[in-house]
Amino acid sequence: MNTQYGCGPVQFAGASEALYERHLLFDSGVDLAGATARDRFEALARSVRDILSQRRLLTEKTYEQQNPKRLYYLSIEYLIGRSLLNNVMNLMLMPLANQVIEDKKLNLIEILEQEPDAGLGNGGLGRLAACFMESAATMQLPAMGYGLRYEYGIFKQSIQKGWQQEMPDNWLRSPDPWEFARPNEKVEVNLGCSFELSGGSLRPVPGRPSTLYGIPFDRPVIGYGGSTINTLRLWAATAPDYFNFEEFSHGDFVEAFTQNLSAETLTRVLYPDDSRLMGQGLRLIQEYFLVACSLADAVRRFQRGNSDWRLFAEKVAIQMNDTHPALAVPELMRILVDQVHLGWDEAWHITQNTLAYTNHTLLPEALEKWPVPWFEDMLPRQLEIIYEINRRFLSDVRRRFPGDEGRIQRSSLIEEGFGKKVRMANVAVVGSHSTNGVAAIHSNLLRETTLRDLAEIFPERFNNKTNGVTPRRWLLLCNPELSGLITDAIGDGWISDLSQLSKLNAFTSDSAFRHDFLKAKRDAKRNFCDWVRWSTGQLLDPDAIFDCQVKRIHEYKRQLLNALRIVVLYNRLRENPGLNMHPRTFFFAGKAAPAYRLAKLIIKFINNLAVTIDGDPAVRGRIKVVFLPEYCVSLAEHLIPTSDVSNQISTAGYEASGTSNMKFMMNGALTIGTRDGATIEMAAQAGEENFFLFGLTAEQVAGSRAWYNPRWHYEHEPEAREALDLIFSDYFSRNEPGVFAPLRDALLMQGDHYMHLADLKSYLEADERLRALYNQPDEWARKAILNVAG
Ligand code: 26Q
Repeated sequence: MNTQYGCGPVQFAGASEALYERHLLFDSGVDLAGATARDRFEALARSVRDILSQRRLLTEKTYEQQNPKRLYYLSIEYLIGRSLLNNVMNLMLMPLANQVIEDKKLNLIEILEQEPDAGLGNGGLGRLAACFMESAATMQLPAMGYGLRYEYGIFKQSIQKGWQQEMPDNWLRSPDPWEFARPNEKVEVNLGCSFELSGGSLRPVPGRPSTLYGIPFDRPVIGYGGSTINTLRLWAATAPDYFNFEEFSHGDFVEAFTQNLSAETLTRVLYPDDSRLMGQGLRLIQEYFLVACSLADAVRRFQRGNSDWRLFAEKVAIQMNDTHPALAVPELMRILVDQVHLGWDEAWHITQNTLAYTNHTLLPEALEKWPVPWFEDMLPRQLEIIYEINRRFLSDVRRRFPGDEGRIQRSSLIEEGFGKKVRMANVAVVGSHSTNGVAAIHSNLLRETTLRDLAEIFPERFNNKTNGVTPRRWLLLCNPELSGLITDAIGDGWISDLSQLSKLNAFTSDSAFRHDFLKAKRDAKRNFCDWVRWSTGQLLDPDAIFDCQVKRIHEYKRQLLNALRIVVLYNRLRENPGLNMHPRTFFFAGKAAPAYRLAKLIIKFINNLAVTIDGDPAVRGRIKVVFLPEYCVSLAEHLIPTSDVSNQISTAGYEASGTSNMKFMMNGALTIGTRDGATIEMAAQAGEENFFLFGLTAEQVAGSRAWYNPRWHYEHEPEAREALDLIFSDYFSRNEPGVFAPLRDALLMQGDHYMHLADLKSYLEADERLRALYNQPDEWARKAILNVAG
């Protein structure tokens, strides 16, 4: 479809300064001299908001007039980060903003730092949702995101004595200039139970049906160029009446308040787990609340422009970001059957054709399953519908695969046996027309292993959509040095058409370009070191190799393998002080789920490693380890442009895609990594000779499971043994003897499930090749440019 929706580029001149001063005066009640940094941020943000408001309405009017097919993205997470600079850039207001900054002598960095990160997500899945929203607006697609307006996002991380501490992220403490509350468009949600607060958490009370309201809060999503401004609609839960006058008059004033409180608890906080570790009733209700509010809203929008329900799937596409919103299957059926009064078959046809599902994991244990009794209490009608879907589905399967009882059991929407459960992935596959993985290897393994039975039943539904990232935030905005250089070389077409970066291939033989390329990296490192000194007081060396691994802390992502590599390098330096080794700083950042004990111990180990190395004069100035606390979108924007080396070292077959791998690559880092996730396709695109791939392949990992023995590596690889012996001699934990014993247990006693020791040697060999290359700056630059171009 070529039709594009939206209006022309922003034509805005003058008045911006007046806007800024008016907002200072009328919103914050201060003048230029009396304004705090926060006042200045709010006034600037509100000025930008004024400019975009009209254009947002225009976009919406265009959609209403042209009545195109609408795309709705359903995601329980959006890891948005900050918006001010992104919005200014995408509206192309940078020249104007610079003028205000100059005239009013404002400090841009200081103003930008006033905005809290909107951290409404855990990691990759939530950031992907935010990137998709921005890209859809840039592509001028009629897309809308639906999510939850958590009052508290992902916890704030601090490090105390090396250990992760969690603190609440009260990001809405000051009013957020980007959100518009729309109480008039509230939605009613009915549940089969009520809730009461007990011991600080919300407990369902079965047998007492209740009603909640979802209040929409809209955030503008600005496409690059400002022609299209879409909406991210986040739902906040409230009780039906702010003041229940009936109860009030009966003297139950306090009771009425308590009910309010418990309803609002539903969207109070994001679950900080990025796996299914914590299955709690409140989470299931959060998922249903998202689905119920969003579908009611999407259906209402459909009805505004259409009257023929048979056209629903031609006008509405709903993408489910993982199974978290998979209740959309029974909920859409409920709406079509119970409210619209369609027959089952017609409703089922519409539901399947409207919905599509993206899977983000291969681990069977990470697939969502919810106890049937919870459905009985909270969502009885949805359960009835799931049972009917399952009855019809299984009778089809029986017809197609007679006598194959195993297949029937495995593909059923219900896991039978003690503690019956609803399998949400099966609900999502059966109730939709498309199931995609997020990288080629992941989609293949999904078909061949995790969802094999369903893929054999519905082969035409399974497909791949390799992840991507928005080049606006992850290159243009975060790396002005490099993006300026690229635009000077090939023009600015790459900003909205990334394939144009391939024009950089021609510049690898241009020695002036290579020189400028290295200088851009060096400038980014310098700026980063200044920022770190300014914000933490820590001193860093911009001439060291910046070697980074930043992501959630997980055993399968193998931060521990990286740490083992560093211990080996440290041992080499201690044993051979004359070793020729370019100074290197190893950066780590990432949060561990609060209940994931081993992940928290890995953080502790990295911090102890950092302290010990810092305290050893023998290696001072040669290697350094830095654990940057509070990893978030903003920290990623600061760190990624500075990076020389990107570590993507998951056990092959475990990382569905990865997305930081792409951000590093387009910012000119070289990747040292395993053949996993999207890294495989990235290396194919840039040429494997420009990557530092190592380690077992996914097939080798699966094939060696039965006989893999980590102790063999301990006994036969002296460097691995020395590193492990050093750790378990409490060299890095002199005042906390035995603290790292669980790491030894995992690596040597419990079979090293993620095969760290199997890959350590080839990791070190790849590292050797990489360090040799760094000593040839011209060759390094050539490969790095090829990476950006690819
Ligand atoms: C589920 C139930 C209850 C509580 C929490 C959850 C939950 C929450 C978040 C389960 C999973 C997640 C997040 C998963 C995630 O971020 N996966 C990553 O998705 C990226 C985008 O596709 C991929 O690039 C990564 O490889 C994948 O790990």
